[in-house]
Amino acid sequence: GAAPFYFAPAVERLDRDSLRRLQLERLRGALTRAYGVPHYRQAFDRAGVRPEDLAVLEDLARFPFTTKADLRDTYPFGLFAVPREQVVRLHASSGTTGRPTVVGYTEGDIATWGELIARSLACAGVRPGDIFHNALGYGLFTGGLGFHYGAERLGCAVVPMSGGQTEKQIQLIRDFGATVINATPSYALNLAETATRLGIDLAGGSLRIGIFGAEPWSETMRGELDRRLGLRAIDSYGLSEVMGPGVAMECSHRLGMHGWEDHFLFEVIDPETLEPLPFGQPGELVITPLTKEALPLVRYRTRDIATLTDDPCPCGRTHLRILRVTGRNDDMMIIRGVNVYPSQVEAVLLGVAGLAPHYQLILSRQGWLDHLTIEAEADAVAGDEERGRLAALLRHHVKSLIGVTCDVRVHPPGTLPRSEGKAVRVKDLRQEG
Ligand code: ADP
Ligand code: K
Ligand code: ZN
Repeated sequence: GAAPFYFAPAVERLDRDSLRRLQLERLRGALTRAYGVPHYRQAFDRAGVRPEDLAVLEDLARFPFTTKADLRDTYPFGLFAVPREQVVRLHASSGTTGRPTVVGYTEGDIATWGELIARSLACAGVRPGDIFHNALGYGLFTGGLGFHYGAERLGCAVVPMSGGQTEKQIQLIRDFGATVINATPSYALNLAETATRLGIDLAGGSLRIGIFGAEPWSETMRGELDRRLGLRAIDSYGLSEVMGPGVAMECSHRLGMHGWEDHFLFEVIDPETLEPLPFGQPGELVITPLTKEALPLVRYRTRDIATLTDDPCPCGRTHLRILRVTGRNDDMMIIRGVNVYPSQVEAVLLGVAGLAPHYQLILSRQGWLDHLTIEAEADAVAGDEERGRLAALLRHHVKSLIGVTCDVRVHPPGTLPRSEGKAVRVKDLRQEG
């Protein structure tokens, strides 16, 4: 392959001891900034800790967590640590689960964000001069604008497409010769499928890299996107509370997402006991930003389930890797005692030949029990009998691989709703009726 290319070579390859020393120094500053906010002052005082109690990184475990509820309770600006006049940008999370939360940035925060996106894109294999087709939503969502400025910072030509207008997107990708596409994986699939329907061969075209994130996706889905779009699909992670996209990104080896430890401290905790877990064990990802000015967060509970590793990566970057974010705590379904994430169902479904990579999960109540129905779709015109066979096959695989009994309905091609951004995978009918 090409020679390694780093946007910030010194810090991306810093030895881990030096990285930890840098984290400790920056963490002290971050805790001190937080202590200036009444909410944190009270929370620290209740826990009996002060910023100066941090002697080693492990001392962070004595400090209280921050949750989405803390952001909602202080809506809209209650957790800001700078005078309102120093805030140059506001965003709000997409509110996948519940009411949106507001986040603010100083000029310094915006500059850091741009640098980290540029670093992340370079890590993914994007280069100055690439034509960057940005299909993430512009607006309150951090995805569109976050990548926009970072890709410009790296030296790409950015096409600020946003979501929607799928046929127009395909036309512009071809006309402009886009080399990189940035989208949610579900929308990328929608694009691929629409192109096929229009008889346009995107796979044989100019696209080289796909930056896909903002929602969980599987290795099987990765294979689908690689093949159908003719690119290398790269996993990208971030959340608005912590900054937005640019928190972690895979390198071209695709062995998990490098999390930028000079700006974030990553922990994984047991979501029941709240105790920190060692690297290699899955749990809830907890992130403390180290350099944020407008909105400091201390031990933010992401609700995302992931595993961390600091095993060396062939790319030479020393920063830890987040192995696939498999789903959110909030998304976890409990079906007759079995814990199930939508991404598990997706992985099974994508392995069944004859099914299209589109689905919806319907949760309902049957008597006292929660019941799961999978709405799937045939990938070619098929009669009732063939669709019945596919349904029985998927039902059987879900039972044997995940351990859950469910109903499956297989619909004709093109009939399930398509994603224009973050896909809505689970429809919960249990509260209704
Ligand atoms: P909301 O919380 O309203 O969805 P965000 O737009 O900030 O708002 O979304 C961030 C969330 O998106 C993350 O906490 C995570 O659940 C999900 N997410 C982002 N990137 C990925 C990824 N690469 N894999 C899995 N989930 C992701
Ligand atoms: K290509
Ligand atoms: Zn790497």
